[in-house]
Amino acid sequence: MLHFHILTLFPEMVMQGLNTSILGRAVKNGHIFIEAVNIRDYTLDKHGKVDDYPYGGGAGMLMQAQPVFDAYQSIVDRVGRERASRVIYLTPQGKTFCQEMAQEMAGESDLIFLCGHYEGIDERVLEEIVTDEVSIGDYVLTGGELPAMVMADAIARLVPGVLHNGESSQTESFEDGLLEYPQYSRPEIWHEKRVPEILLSGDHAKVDAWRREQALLRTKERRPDLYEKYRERQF
Ligand code: 6GU
Repeated sequence: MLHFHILTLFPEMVMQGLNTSILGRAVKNGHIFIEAVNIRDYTLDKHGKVDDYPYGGGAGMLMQAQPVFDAYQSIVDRVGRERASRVIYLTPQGKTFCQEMAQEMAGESDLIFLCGHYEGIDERVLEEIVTDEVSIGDYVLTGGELPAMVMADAIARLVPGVLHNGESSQTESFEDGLLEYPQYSRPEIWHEKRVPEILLSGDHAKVDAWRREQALLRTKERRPDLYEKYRERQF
């Protein structure tokens, strides 16, 4: 069972998104545990404030160290320091998330995601608690919640039991470093477009070979970077 602990100012947003569909089922079946810890619950400010101006000036506000640290500490107090050892800060400054990172993180017992907001978080608390800084791509979002949800989804589907038969995690894009081949369902003809003849042949070896070829063609065309890596790994 993999435990996700998400430190955030928007716990409802995270819990809504992650208790739906396949991940919701995985929670009910006990394959994963997901909790959102509201950072605002831990501020010592009597008005519930969690942000302040940056020293040296500049645009926007920063999340203060105290509420972030105390929210993290509340997780340590409940699960122990050993289990609370992996703290992932979602930031555009981080290393870009990829399938290999998802694979590695899926083997942990606990993952703590720290979602920033405003212009960021006081560096001193990051130095004390964060073990990994991760981005989900080269564009800017308003906060770390969507990235945390993206990561939780990608990681959770790799936990044994989360996907059922017919939801295999193995045959999909990136698992072998290639994009997926095109797929077709009924009817055989739609808008005058025929399903490729070979898929109706019943010859499984030929179908497999065709799909492999399509995957290679697509990858070469759409993702030459992935195609080169794949070619290199074949030697
Ligand atoms: Cl992790 N955070 C924010 N705010 N924007 C992002 C991101 C993370 N990854 C890509 N853009």
